[in-house]
Amino acid sequence: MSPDLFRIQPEVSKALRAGRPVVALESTVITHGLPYPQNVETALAMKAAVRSSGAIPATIALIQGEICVGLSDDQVDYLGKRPRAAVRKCSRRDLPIAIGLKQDGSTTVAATMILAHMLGIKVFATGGIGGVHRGHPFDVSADLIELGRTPVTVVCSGAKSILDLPLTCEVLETQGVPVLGYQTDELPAFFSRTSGLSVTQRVESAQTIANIMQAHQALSLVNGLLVTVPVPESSAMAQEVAEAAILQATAEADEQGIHGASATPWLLSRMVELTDGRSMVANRALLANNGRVAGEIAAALAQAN
Ligand code: PSU
Ligand code: MN
Repeated sequence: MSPDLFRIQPEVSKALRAGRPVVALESTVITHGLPYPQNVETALAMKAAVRSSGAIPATIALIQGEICVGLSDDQVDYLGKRPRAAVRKCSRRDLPIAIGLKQDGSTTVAATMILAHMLGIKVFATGGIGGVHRGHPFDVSADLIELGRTPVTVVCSGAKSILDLPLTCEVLETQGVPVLGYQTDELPAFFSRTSGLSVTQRVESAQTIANIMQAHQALSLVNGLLVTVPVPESSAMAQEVAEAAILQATAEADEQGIHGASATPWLLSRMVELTDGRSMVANRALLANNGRVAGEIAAALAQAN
């Protein structure tokens, strides 16, 4: 690993050296997931939630081509304020381009997993992973493939229900990715707590997840693990309400020919309009909650090692 690629905040590198718990956080949710200033507020709330569980947050993004690990509040604000077009949304394919061109870039789940793994960070919290797009079975997010080949535990609230959840589950199964339901039998559908789809295994505690991670490591399996946490009850949307807005938003996106990397950001903004902001309330609540749960998992794992 070429060390000059990275700029790692001292608190993060110290914690990693000492084997203390660290949680990686992605940055596409800041630059392309939520509008300003809610994006910055939520990113800071996520950092605080990780700390509340006794772990160190490490938000990852590229600033002028440098991989910054452990963004300061000022750096979060800088990225959160930049126009979307000025920050490259980086998945696996985009990382070398953004670095080579010295661009500002935000990292998706796939890119954050790659970088976290290079640094020895085992737990990563986000909102929702990418998946298979509805009506576009060949638009498969690189997140799913990355989960098949990079051993990091990703804590999320399922895949956004703007995606085809049954097909997404099929791809995860093919890729060998266990889907653990944190205190739930059902895969959460991001904005709502239920989807009607089963998880691979329900788990009750962070400790149990840490035990499964240790077994996974002992077997030298190279794939990732997915932990799915339902959005907190008080901020959840009813499945039918979320579904109605999703159907409308995805139909409009098709009419307007929106696809590829811009599909997810466009659909998320349209959802906010169609639900009078309720989708954003759910989005913010689940992000902070996932940071808290990820912190607990990282803490349980650090104790066990
Ligand atoms: N879910 C959200 N907001 C987001 C994303 C997902 O609620 O911003 C981002 C994540 O970074 C995820 C990416 O990794 O979208 C998936 O994009 P694509 O489908 O182009 O792979
Ligand atoms: Mn895609």
